[in-house]
This record gives sequence, structure tokens and C-alpha cells, in this order.
Amino acid sequence: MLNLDGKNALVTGIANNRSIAWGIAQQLHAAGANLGVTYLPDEKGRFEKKVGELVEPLKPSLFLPCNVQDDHQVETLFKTIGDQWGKLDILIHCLAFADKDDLSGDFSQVSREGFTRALDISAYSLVQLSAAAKPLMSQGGSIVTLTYLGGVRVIPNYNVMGIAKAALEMNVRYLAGEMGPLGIRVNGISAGPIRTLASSAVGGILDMIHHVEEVAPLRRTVTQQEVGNTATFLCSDLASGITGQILYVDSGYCIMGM
Ligand code: NAD
Ligand code: 0WE
Repeated sequence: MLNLDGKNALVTGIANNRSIAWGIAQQLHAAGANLGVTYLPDEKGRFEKKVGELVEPLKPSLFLPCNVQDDHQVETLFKTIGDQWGKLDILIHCLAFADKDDLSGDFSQVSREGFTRALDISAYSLVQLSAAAKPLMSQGGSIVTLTYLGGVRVIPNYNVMGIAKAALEMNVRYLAGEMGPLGIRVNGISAGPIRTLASSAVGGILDMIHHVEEVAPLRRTVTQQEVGNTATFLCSDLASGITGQILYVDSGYCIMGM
């Protein structure tokens, strides 16, 4: 049964009410999960205030800063989870970043710094958070990350993020191989394009959305809620036999050849 009562779920990647992570948090909450939410801290504390107000109705029992480039923050986060919750059941990894300049023009012009930053934040972070979660998932668990078709096909301008997503998807398989014997499942959701803070900052996203509306079998884009439902399924006992997979939630777009 799809019931997450008594499950502790950590959700990363909520920036605002359009974030895919927000869609996931709402569905996990609806299924009965106890939530912990992280936000990306900035000097003015804007995200802390905004995200804090947004998630208030879901009554998260933990609300903590987490910049994955800061090992100390990640350490403190999981120490707090251990102290306050004792165990973790669900980890949602829903974050990515590349320099804006690296998301247009010639891919071959990406700098070593830009390449490293994109892979560090968008791919290594899954390994980092999963390693920290592992000892807390002593009763088994479910880890879900978000990926995109640009990690397996060439999508114009996705560039270095495509390489990061390819690494992320392989991380899913190696982590699933390592943690399966412990009862920890690791899967990815490959979502179709959705208007969010990250995607709206990308030139031409509206044209891509219109293209999906024309050629995807369902003739529409997907919603944050649909991705949230799939994540909730993957975290539930209904998905107990599924690990190491990339599940496409894209209105069927990726099956088309023309
Ligand atoms: P979003 O901007 O709402 O979320 C991205 C999140 O990454 C933000 O909350 C941001 O704070 C966080 N982040 C960035 N750098 C970080 C760091 N150093 N430490 C911690 N957090 C950091 O956009 P979104 O579209 O909801 O993106 C969420 C995930 O979904 C990403 O992995 C993205 O690649 C993936 N995705 C998005 C789409 C889409 O079209 N929007 C499609 C497929 C997959
Ligand atoms: O993964 C993503 C978004 C990733 C992203 C977006 C930004 C914009 C702002 C990562 N870093 C940044 N950095 C910024 O400064 N998506 C799947 C959405 C997306 O991004 C694209 C897309 C699609 C779809 C970029 C180019 C082409 C298509």
C-alpha cells in the first residue's frame, strides 16, 4: 500500500513554489511522511525565509541549511537527523547547478572550473548525501534523484549539464549496487521540461515546452505533482522491487523518433 506513515523523509532542492522538490514534498506529506527540508543558504537569508514560509503548512520537523559544496553543512545536517530522528527512510536529491555561461554556445568551450562545478554540485552531491544517509538507513530506505534526457541524448545548450546528468545516472546504478544488500533502493526520475526557477533562467525553454506539447504522446508537459506522485511511489513499498532504475516522467516524449 502507498502509505508513508512513520517514514522520515529529507527533501533537498526546494527554492520556491515551482520547484520540482516542492511538488515531491507535498505528495510525500500527503502520503503521511514526516518531512525534513533543506534550503540553500545565502547572505541575506532570503531562501531561508521564502522556503520556510512555503513549507510551513507541511509542518516539517527539521528545517536546515544545506549547500552541498560545504562539507561542514552536510555533516551538521546528518548529525542533526541522527540526533532528532534516529533513522532516515527517504532521501530526495533534487538539485543541480551549472554556470549560466556554460548552458549556451559551444560545449567544447567549457572551462575546467565550470565542468568541475557542474559535476560537483549536480552529480557528486548524490554520492555525498547518500554516503551520509547510509548509516541512518539501518532499516532500509529509498533514495530518489532527478535527471533529464540531456544526460543520454544531445539537447541543444544543455551542454555540461548533460555530462553531469550522465554521471548522476551512473551514480544511481553504482549506489544501487552497493546499497541494495542493505535494503536501500536508489532510483532516478527523468522528468520532461517544466518551468521552474532553474529552467526559466535558460533561453528557449518555452520553445522546448511547445515542442513537447506538439510531439509527446500525451501532447502536454508534465507537472511537479506528477513527478511528486512518481517519487512517492518509488519511496513506497509498492516499489519494493525497483532499484537502479531511471523512470521517465515525460509524457512519453523520449520514445518518439520524429
Ligand atoms: P529549482 O531551481 O527549483 O531547483 C534547483 C535547486 O538546486 C534549488 O532549490 C537550489 O537551491 C538547489 N541548489 C543549487 N545549488 C545548490 C548547492 N550548491 N547546494 C544545495 N542546493 C543547491 O529547479 P528544478 O527544475 O526544480 O530542479 C530540480 C532538479 O530537477 C534538478 O536536478 C534538475 O536538473 C532536475 N530537472 C529539472 C527539469 C526541468 O525542466 N525543470 C527537468 C528534468 C530534471
Ligand atoms: O536540469 C535542468 C536545469 C539545470 C540548470 C539550470 C540553470 C539555469 C540558471 C542548472 N544550472 C543553472 N544555472 C543557472 O545559472 N533542466 C533539465 C532544465 C533545463 O535546463 C536547460 C534545458 C532544460 C530542459 C538548459 C539548456 C537546454 C535545456
